[in-house]
Amino acid sequence: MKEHNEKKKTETCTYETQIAQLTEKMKEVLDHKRMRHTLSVADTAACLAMCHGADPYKAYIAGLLHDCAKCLKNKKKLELAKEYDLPVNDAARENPDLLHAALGAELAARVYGIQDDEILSAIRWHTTGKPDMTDLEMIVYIADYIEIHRKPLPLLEKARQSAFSDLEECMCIILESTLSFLGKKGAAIDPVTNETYAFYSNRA
Ligand code: DGI
Ligand code: FE
Ligand code: FE
Repeated sequence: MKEHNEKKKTETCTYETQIAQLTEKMKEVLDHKRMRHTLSVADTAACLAMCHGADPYKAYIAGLLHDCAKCLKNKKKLELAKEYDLPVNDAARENPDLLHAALGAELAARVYGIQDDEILSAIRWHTTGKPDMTDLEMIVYIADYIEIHRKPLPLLEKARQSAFSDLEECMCIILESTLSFLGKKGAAIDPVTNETYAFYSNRA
């Protein structure tokens, strides 16, 4: 028992050190508003993980890094996507900001030393979602939308209410809101965003 407690203590300490170091690194690459959003996503993701039986430390770290590529200039995003051999589809050519999720996962692994595939995948899919996500992936996707500093978005209250009871229902609500927003704007829709919505609305 004592040994088990010691191991738990070491694991928690390791996470605490890692979180402190990554927080400092994010302050260097994110502007003030993005940092505020980032910390709020990390907190919200950790709470959702506690509620749904996922690992709150992994959720916090994924939240902390999810937008690590967001503040790069679009030109730089395209250059790095090429360097890392990431696919650039029509939607990403029109709006290179869409690349920040895939680039974020690459940077998390290459620059910030994240080796955990569950965390990397949650970062990778935080913008479009994808069909059949893990709980951790849904948690980061949802936390990104519902965190308290988000400016009011359609269906935000509904999404906040369902996030702590039904992750899949919450995915549906957010995707409905995002697709309607993108449709009104006439923005190119990433095919994966449509696939994700089709997947979760068929299960509802
Ligand atoms: O990075 P954040 O702003 O915190 O949030 P995010 O990573 O979810 O990115 C949000 C933006 O991404 C929002 O303006 C909607 C947009 N988005 C999500 N799916 C698609 C999309 N934009 C386009 N053009 N196509 C999509 O399929
Ligand atoms: Fe993002
Ligand atoms: Fe975000």
